[in-house]
This record gives sequence, C-alpha cells and structure tokens, in this order.
Amino acid sequence: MNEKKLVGEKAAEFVKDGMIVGLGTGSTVYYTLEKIGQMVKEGLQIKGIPTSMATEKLAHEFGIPLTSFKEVTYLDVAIDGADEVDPDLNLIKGGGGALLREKIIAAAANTFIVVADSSKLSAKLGSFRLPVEVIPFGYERTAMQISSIGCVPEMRLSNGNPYITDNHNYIFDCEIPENSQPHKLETVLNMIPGVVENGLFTKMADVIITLDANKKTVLMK
Ligand code: DER
Repeated sequence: MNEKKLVGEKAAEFVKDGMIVGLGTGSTVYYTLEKIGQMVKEGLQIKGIPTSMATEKLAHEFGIPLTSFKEVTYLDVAIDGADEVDPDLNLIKGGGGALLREKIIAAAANTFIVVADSSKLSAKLGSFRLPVEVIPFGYERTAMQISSIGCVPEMRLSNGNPYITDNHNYIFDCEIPENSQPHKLETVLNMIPGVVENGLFTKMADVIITLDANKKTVLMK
C-alpha cells in the first residue's frame, strides 16, 4: 500500500459519531476522505466542512454530508495534509492552493491532525517554497514588500496566467531566508498590506500521522 494511503486511512480512525470534521485538501487526505465515505456508508454520523471546492466535490462523490460555519462555529477535528513538517510540528502548507480556508478550518478545530508521508519531514522548513496568498489589487507592490523582508516571491501560474485561488486571489511561492523563525515569519508576512494569508501553520498541529523506517504509521505529538 502506498505511503499516502497508509497515513491517510489511519487518520480516519480519529473520526467518531456526531463529530464536525474539517476536510483537508490534497492527495494524501484524499485517502482519509475516501475512508470516511466508507464509514458513513456503514452508519457513521458526521458532517464535514471542506477546505476547498475540490474537496467539496470529493465529499459529494464519497457521500460525506457537509455543513458550514452558518450552522456551526467550531469543529471537533480537522484532518489535512502538508507540504513540509519540522520537528516542532510547524508546517508549510498551500501546495494545493487551499491554504486560506485550510488555516481558517484548522484554527476552528479542537484537534488538528496532519497526514504526511515521510518525504514531508524536514529538520528545518524551507525546502518547499512558502505559498503566500495575496489580493490581486496592487500585487506588484505586495511582492516588493514580501521581498523587503528577505523572501523571494514568484507568481504561481496556471497555463501561463496567474493561478486563481477559490477565494479569487493570487499566490506567490516564496523562497524564505535561511535563518527564518517560522512563527515570527508567519506573523510578519501577514502584517504586509495585500497579504491575505501564508502557508506557515506554526503551533497549530496537534498530531502528525506519518511513517517510521519500517513503513509503520506513527504519531508525532
Ligand atoms: O495545499 C495544501 O496544504 C495541501 O494540504 C497539500 O499541499 C498537501 O500535499 P499532498 O497533496 O502531498 O498531500
């Protein structure tokens, strides 16, 4: 069985009857959603809030009932992937373009579970370029401001045009300074006018589900 499927399905064990569940985005949490769909078919009573339109579509395909912040103000658990994980459980997320809604949902969850195969584990964040979501208005100047704090932004493109998020914004993928302190950089980036959110998720993850050298699922807490 592939690593993503092993860790993705393991996360579904944390989903219990009556829960409100944050449904993440990406190719690893895909397997969590698939497993939850099977559990719903077997009688599990849950409702999910999706972190992207892509996940909303998958939830419908898998038969997972959905709700929204119009009906609930908190979630019992959120399960999502990550692009990079450091030993302090800080994350870089946003490779799938869903970081804004993912962070809103992760922050609203009592427990935030991350599913990440072993290729995502890093001694220090920065191997994966940091996604930063910005509003289109004035993006040229916003890029200059991001550069002024030592990051190197590059506009994410789709078919030669700026990639557009579910929230109708742009994304810059940024090289971050070697000596970055994740929590400080997360805060400083979000103070820049025009920046909506960035993919540093510091001090948020409660559990990382990954694999050990023997391909056995392990929990990093
Ligand atoms: O955008 C994100 O943060 C997604 O969770 C995604 O990048 C996770 O990566 P995966 O597709 O390898 O699970």
